[in-house]
Amino acid sequence: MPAFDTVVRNARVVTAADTFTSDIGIRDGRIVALGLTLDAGVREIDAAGRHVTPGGVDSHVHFDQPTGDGSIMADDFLSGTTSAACGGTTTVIPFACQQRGHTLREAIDDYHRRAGGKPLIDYAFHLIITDPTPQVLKEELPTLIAEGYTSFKIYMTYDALKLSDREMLDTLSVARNEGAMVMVHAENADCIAWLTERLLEAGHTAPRYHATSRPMLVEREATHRAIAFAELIDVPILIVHVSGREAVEQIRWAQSHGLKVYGETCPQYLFLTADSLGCDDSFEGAKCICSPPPRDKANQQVIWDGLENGTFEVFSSDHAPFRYDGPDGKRVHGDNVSFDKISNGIPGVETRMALLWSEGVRTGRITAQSFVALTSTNAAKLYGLYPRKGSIAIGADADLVIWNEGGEYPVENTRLHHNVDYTPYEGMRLTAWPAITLSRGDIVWDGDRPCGETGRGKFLRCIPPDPARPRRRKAILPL
Ligand code: DUC
Ligand code: ZN
Ligand code: ZN
Repeated sequence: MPAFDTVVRNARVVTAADTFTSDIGIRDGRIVALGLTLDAGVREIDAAGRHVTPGGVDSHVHFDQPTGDGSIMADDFLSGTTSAACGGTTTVIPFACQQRGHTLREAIDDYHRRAGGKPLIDYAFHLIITDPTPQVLKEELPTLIAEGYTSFKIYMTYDALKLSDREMLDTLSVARNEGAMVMVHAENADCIAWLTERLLEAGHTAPRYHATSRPMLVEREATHRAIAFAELIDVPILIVHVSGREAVEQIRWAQSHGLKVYGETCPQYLFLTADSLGCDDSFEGAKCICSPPPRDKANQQVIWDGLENGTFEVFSSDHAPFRYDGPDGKRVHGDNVSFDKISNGIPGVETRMALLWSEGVRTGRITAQSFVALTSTNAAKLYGLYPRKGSIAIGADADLVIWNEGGEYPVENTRLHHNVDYTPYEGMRLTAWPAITLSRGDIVWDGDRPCGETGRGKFLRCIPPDPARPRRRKAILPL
């Protein structure tokens, strides 16, 4: 009887700390042995000459999330997780969004129903808190954190989602006491509303004015305010989807003052610019509308620098899938509507890993170890999934990516598995793509097609993450 269910032979194993050659022995979905001459497995996979990394943990995706404006996300838990798996991601964390006037429990129950029987890979939930009533803050949130929902996002913009400064303070305070990780969407709502009004009055309605309505100052101010609030409460926070220099400077300032402020960035800030939203008034630019908007080449470099120098902990996709054609996505309010009425978000769950391996590691901009930290290990740690997820180590889930490298892998939407009718990265010629993705030892992408049973993905309860622990150094308040 073979000792292992699967052995991956002669892998060039990469972790966040090391690169070494090893066989990987897998039994019952877990890594049970690492060594140079492991016994036979029922299945043998030859990985000689190939890098093998932990499966990606994409800690910022939106699947089948109710939107409130009639638009429908193109990806549900089946197409979204299938697309993820084909791009080397083995764990996703989408968002259960509280509707105002409703409880968090309703959001969680609804989201479990939406996921039910669909995911191909493992998944956890973040919460989005939009209505922090006393009941939510005192009872629901602590209970849900104890049940394994240990992270939540709060918004500083969007009328239907944003919290006031006072509500932010209340919510941060609960996170501190209960040990949850807070993700902050940092953009100043009133500045955006004011600028939008001026632009529309002047007849500047095309998609490209989305970027004009949300300049970096708007992101900088909100990032600064969120950091100040976190300092006041003495709670770690994570600023999501950071787009460029001004927010990066705020985060670095906080980090250099010893605050636990983490940063996330996304592919759109490395590979798109404001020009991707159009240089004329064509509606095509709607495809790249996301918030914050992509900036310019110089800011792309700042983001690369931040990935290299440790400013950023995570590189997530912020996959927010809206179709370009049809009535449910970007055009939910009609054809050629003004920029403020176009659904916000772009797809990217399948391309995230290959973009960063190809353009980051293979070009020498970042190390292979940094790639693993940014795409997998750090997210697992920040959101309470480590060491089960995020590493190649004995006892960890056998979530692995075996890489194809050196050939040419053009990004073409027709080859992707999401349900969106475009990719912002169409035509890019990458030099790497996952050859095989393993989720708990099962092949879910064989280099040609997705495999594995629909619904095999497991829901993951998260533990209170270590990086969410307060510093408890300097009490501004006697909390
Ligand atoms: N924020 C997100 O995190 N995703 C999509 C749109 C947005 O504003
Ligand atoms: Zn956001
Ligand atoms: Zn998002």
